[in-house]
Amino acid sequence: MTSTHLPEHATTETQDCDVIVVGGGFGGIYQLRHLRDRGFSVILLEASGGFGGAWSLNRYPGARVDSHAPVYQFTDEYLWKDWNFSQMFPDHEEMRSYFDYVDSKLDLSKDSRFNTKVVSATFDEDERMWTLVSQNDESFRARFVVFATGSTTEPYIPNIPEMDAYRGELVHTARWRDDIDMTGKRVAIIGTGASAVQVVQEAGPVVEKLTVFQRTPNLSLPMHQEHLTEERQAVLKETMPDVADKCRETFAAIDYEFDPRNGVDTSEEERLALFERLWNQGGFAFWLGNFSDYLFSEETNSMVYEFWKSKIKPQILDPVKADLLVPDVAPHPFGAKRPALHQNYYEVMNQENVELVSIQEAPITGFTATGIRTSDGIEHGEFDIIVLATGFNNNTGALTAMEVRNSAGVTLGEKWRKGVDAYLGAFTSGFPNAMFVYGPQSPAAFANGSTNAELQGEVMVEFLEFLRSEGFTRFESTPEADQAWTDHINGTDDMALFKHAKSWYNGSNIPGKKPQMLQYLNGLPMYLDFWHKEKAAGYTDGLRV
Ligand code: N01
Repeated sequence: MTSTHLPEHATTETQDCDVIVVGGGFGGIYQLRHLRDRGFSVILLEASGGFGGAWSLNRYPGARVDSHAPVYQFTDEYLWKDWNFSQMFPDHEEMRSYFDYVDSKLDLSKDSRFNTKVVSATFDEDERMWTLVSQNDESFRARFVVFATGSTTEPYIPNIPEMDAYRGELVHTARWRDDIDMTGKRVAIIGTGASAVQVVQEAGPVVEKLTVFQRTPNLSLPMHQEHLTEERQAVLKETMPDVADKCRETFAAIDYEFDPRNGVDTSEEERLALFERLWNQGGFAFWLGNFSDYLFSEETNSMVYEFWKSKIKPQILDPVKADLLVPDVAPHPFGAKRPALHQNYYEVMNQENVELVSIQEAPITGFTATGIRTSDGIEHGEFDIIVLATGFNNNTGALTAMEVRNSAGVTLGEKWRKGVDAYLGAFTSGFPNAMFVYGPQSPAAFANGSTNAELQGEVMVEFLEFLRSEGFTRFESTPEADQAWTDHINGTDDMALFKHAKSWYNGSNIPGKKPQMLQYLNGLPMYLDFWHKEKAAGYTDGLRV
């Protein structure tokens, strides 16, 4: 039996096309551009007011990229040759300017609808068509849907009692408003992830008082920000073709690789030489260029942590703060949670107007009219502004927040409640004609976003072209392929150290979400090999067309 299950509020007038792309970040833009170039009719639906994905949503003070600029852009010359970033790690405003530039070069807006948040997507098995309905009750129909909804899209707001009682300004980092001004205010920040580190750096110098509520210290790395002069930009342009080529080959789609050696097999002198070089290189080099075994070997990992500790602890003046920010024993294996990149985080933490409250032993138990209560009975405050830097329901949040429903009436959220199974991180059985870019179980977290959008994007576009050329109107992954993919990921995860950290990598940052590794851990080249195998089999290996 099939049924359309169309929501009652949907308009009867629909706009039909070959492919609907949901989301206007790197992933969605790639799909729109390249599917359109190949003659597909495409509409891109974007919830926010512009292109940029995470950069359209994250407007909090200090929000900036943590991949270095040469790699964090589309790699084709048509786009990079006329664009220059002013900083090695650009901020959110510059990223939005970049996306405006990309739009002006590619004329993306004409096929895009902004402020069009998709609330439901329903598959009609008889017609083999998806109908998507927006918050504004507009409906759109297409044979195929590509969900490019990103990983850091759906903010996580913890269920803290009496939140409503608080009378000041309460804001999540990803929902920042331009009219919020921290100058001269008493500000509290809950969380110490990458978002918090960036807000702290901006808030510290301007607030009257800053109180940071830390549950787990961030094992943050030095960014080594660099202002890019015209001369420097010219040098970077010269190297861009090589950088672009390199990004297409490496494990994490960046312009360097993990060190091929195992830390356990090296001498102390060799180890320190590598650590020191990576530390001075800055950015994610210390995380993604470190010894090959450090995310698997506790021994190597603890040597990495000891080095990190030796660099950061001396920077913190107050011994109590130092012990909280840099514990003697690692709070989790280094790199098992994504480190932030800091500029002056620890200097700000040294300021006398900055208080660090550890909520590890005494968690937050509720809000008061003016502040925050912890389980030791202390009422912290008064605060004018409380910032929730509490992260996101990553990987699956944006997908399950929509009502993505198949013809049996089952939603994606219902299917994945017991666990995610997404073949190639792009398909899931029971949901035909739908694909995910940066989906759960894809290399999203361990691959540079922009290049990943291109590399995953290419194989997806190629697949849709194949379907068209063969006259196929339906595809779906098999349950066996979904399961085998999950087993493949779990097999690597079993050997790795990620399970010793509660993080968005494995969904354990969200109460009630089934903990499981949601990232592909074997790198982009191996990931793409699976796609090539699928293609060689005429897309009949784990797929049915
Ligand atoms: O979120 P997070 P984020 N009570 O999940 C704490 C990307 N990003 O927005 O660690 C108290 O990392 C939680 O504590 P704990 C980047 O990929 C990139 O900072 O679970 N605290 C943690 O400290 C990043 O990894 C940039 O113990 C609570 C924090 O909130 C990802 O987005 C910038 C709590 C959440 O940290 C997410 O980063 C920003 C509670 N009930 C983000 N619940 C760039 O630079 C949660 N916490 C590109």
